[in-house]
Amino acid sequence: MTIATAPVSVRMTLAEVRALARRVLLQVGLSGDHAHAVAETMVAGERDGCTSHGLYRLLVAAKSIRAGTVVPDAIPLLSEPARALVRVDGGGGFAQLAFETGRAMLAEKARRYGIAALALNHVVHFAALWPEVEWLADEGLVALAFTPSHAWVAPAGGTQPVFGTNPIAFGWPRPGRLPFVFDLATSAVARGEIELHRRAGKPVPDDWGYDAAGQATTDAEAVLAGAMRTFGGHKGSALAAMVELIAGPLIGDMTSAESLAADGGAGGSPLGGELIVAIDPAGFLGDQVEAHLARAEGMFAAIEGQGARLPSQRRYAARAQSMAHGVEIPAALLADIDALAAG
Ligand code: NDP
Ligand code: PYC
Repeated sequence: MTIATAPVSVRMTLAEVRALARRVLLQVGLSGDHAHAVAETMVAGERDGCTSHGLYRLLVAAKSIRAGTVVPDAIPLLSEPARALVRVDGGGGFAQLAFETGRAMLAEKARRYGIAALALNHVVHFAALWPEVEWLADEGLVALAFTPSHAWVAPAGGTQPVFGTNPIAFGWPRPGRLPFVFDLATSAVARGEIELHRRAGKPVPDDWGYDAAGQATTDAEAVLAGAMRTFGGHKGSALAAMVELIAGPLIGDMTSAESLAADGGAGGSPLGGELIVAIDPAGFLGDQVEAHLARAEGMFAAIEGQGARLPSQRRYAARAQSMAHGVEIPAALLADIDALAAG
């Protein structure tokens, strides 16, 4: 006798992932243009094998919407504080639509002035940053992006949260190739990864964080209630502080501690700002751009030539697989998403 077992995961095409994300986001109350923009980043997360920022984020987005910590139909407002600066006030809505609103002007100003910066203000952020720097690198621009989050991470040498998981992303255009992109949390790991361990009932490595008493622990739940660690000790700590400063006070927005305080225990995603800088290589190089970008290829070849991989190589390989064969979504996650849409 064969005993039927429930599937552990379900294979879906990217079109199905997109349709599911849009439908659920609309069902939980997001306006059409936000649902469209937010769904695209979730599809990109699943497509590129970044599951901590894929469909799992439907649960996270719904939590913010239901807690009332995000404005579901906010209309982003575009302005030009100075010649090479762009600002989008997100009006308390999700950051994705704010970025879509400002990115073309950012690229245009970077080409006109050589360098330009975009501040997203008053946005709710739960997404990965690489789609943004990759978009700019596809436009031929060098790009940097930074955002604080909630105060979850202890500074090196301490055990009490001060910083957010504060990602830094970088994009570099490579003529005729997919861009060089990295995107890393300045914490030992993204918080989403610890949440996935908690959901799976799996222990975390003991150097990811501390429990509320400041002791190292392998209990994911205890780290979420205590403090995460920075990556690379004092170096990650300094970078996390830099992100707080340049994507917080410098653009007139909140630090991670202020964001967590503003949340008031509602459990919503971080509220605050994001800074995106775009640089046109032609600004310094003029008609020598091609020659100098070709020299950069020499560095990439030296990395890959010894068997090391480039950041994003894993992502691009996952992308090719997903586009050809779809993605595996955990059945438990789909059940939680169904419950979300129903309730
Ligand atoms: P990872 O540590 O998984 O990866 C960080 C970077 O390093 C990636 O670009 C990755 O490329 C690259 N990389 C990993 N392993 C290698 C290797 N062996 N050789 C070369 N490069 C490598 O990511 P994190 O956990 O730090 O962050 C995950 C995501 O979480 C990010 O997208 C980030 O934006 C997001 N996040 C968002 C926050 C927010 O507030 N909105 C807060 C914190 C994180 P590859 O992808 O190809 O593996
Ligand atoms: O995974 O740390 C994280 C995170 C915070 C906000 C969005 N993602």
